[in-house]
Amino acid sequence: MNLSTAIIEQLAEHLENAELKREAVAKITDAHPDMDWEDAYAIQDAIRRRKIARGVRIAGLKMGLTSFAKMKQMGVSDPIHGFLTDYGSCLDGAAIDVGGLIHPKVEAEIAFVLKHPLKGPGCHIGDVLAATDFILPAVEVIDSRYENFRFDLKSVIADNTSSARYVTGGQMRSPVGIDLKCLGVVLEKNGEVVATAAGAAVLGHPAQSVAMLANMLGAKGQEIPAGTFIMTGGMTEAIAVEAGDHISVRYQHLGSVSMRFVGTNNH
Ligand code: OOG
Ligand code: MG
Repeated sequence: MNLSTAIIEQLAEHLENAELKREAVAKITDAHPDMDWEDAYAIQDAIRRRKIARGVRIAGLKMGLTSFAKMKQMGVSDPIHGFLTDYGSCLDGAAIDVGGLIHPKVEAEIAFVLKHPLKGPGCHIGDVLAATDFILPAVEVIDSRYENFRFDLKSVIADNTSSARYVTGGQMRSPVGIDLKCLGVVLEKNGEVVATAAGAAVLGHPAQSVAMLANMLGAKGQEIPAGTFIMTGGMTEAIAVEAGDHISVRYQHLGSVSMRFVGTNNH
């Protein structure tokens, strides 16, 4: 670690304030070029502690930048992980207020809910499927706190991987008998198909994303508890949305998830 505890706490407050005030800020590596990976996750952990201290419940975990489409769009090359909050959870069909967000984008993802804990290192797809209670469709609404959605990996890790809102719905299914690699997804914005993908877009197999999360946390001596809800990362590139937009994502075998965006655009 290169940053002091005081700087880590200060950066956590700075980034959380950007979220709460919906004000984009410069990526933090501009002012702290010597920040390392551990510092980045330490800032994310400090944001998590700040929220828990205010009564926020952590509702799940997320992987990000797990598909080539996402890595290419953001110009980065490694998957990252973050956490989901209770206040980020939106119901299927929800009207999501863009006034509470800076520059939202939507991503079609597959979510897993575990019935057994998972702990890396050495966790593989077989372990993940054996520990999975069910899968279900989930659409993430990401909202980077950085100006113009521009960042590097360390800055976005510190910013809790752009986590903002997520919508779950459709049908929960056991992964048994479903070819997750071929599971098709069609993302429609205002009735028009804007992105399509198959499960293999996420690290070759969406369960690989959960295995990687278990291994990343395992390296820090942590496990993923039974019951955890995990989003595996956008299968397609993220699609920008504004007030007036309607999003519907159809998943093969899992039904569909939709939402509309309302309120006053900030841009
Ligand atoms: C980082 C978060 C990425 C995903 O599903 O790939 C993410 C970002 O692109 O802002 O949530
Ligand atoms: Mg995502």
